[in-house]
Amino acid sequence: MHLKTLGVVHFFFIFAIKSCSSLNNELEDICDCNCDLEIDVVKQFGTQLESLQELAGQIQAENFSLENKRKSQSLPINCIQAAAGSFKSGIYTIKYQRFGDEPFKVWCDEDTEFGGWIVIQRRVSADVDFYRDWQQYKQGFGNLSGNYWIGLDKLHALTASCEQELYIKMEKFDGRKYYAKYDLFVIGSEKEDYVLRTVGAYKGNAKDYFKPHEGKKFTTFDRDNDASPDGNCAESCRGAWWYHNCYWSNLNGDYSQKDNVQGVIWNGIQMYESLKFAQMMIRPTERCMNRLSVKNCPL
Ligand SMILES: [Ca+2]
Repeated sequence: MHLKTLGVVHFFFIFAIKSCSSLNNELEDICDCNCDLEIDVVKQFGTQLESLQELAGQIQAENFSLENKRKSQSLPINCIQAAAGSFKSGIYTIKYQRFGDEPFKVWCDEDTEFGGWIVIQRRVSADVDFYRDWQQYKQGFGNLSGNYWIGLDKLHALTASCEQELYIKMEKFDGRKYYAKYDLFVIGSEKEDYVLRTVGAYKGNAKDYFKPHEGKKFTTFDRDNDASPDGNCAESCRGAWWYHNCYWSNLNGDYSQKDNVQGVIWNGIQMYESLKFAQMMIRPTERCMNRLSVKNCPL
């Protein structure tokens, strides 16, 4: 019911109650009237009024929920959409149906190869410790604008529903820059131990040192899924990665470790030389964007 109508009804009831009440007092003195009946009527009015007020509350709550749902549905689902109007790198809110109804913030990189990249991992300093357990790698940690890990659940949701490409930017302490780009990056579910299903074809100047990890499950110091029979690669390499026995690259290694096996390493650049900067990003492929444009693909 419309709120204005409710207001009128409310006014009428209050008026009726007051009128009857005062009439009741007057009549009590002079006659044995049928006020019991009138009081019953007023009580019924009161009960009905309470029901109407309750109904109005429910309608208001439903309207609020619908408005929130409408706002949420209009949110972008990737950085191509999110930064389409600004073309500026920064923090944006997106929503991914596969990751539930709750919108979440991401860093969109608009400075690399036409932009539209969601940053999934970044190393810039030793401020954030990346030697963490399974649960923290599952949920994500760090700061969106600094050292950051997006979380394996989000990574699975983002990569398993629509084709994504992967871009890895890296820089040595001497300032030389490198990149490795892969055209199809898919991470499995937690039931599959977030297996690196595929990375697709490589392009870049850092040498292909991620493809050998294809088919490997994720390993943390408290969850040994690697192929090393003698121990846990996450422990011996101070990181968390799709280890084999143990790695060709180790971008979640220990930033404070310089020039040893436990550092932030991409062996295609320099064997066991820790990097100054690393950033992993994903973006929908052209094929994914085509699919999104021809049908309302639920993501
Ligand atoms: Ca092992």
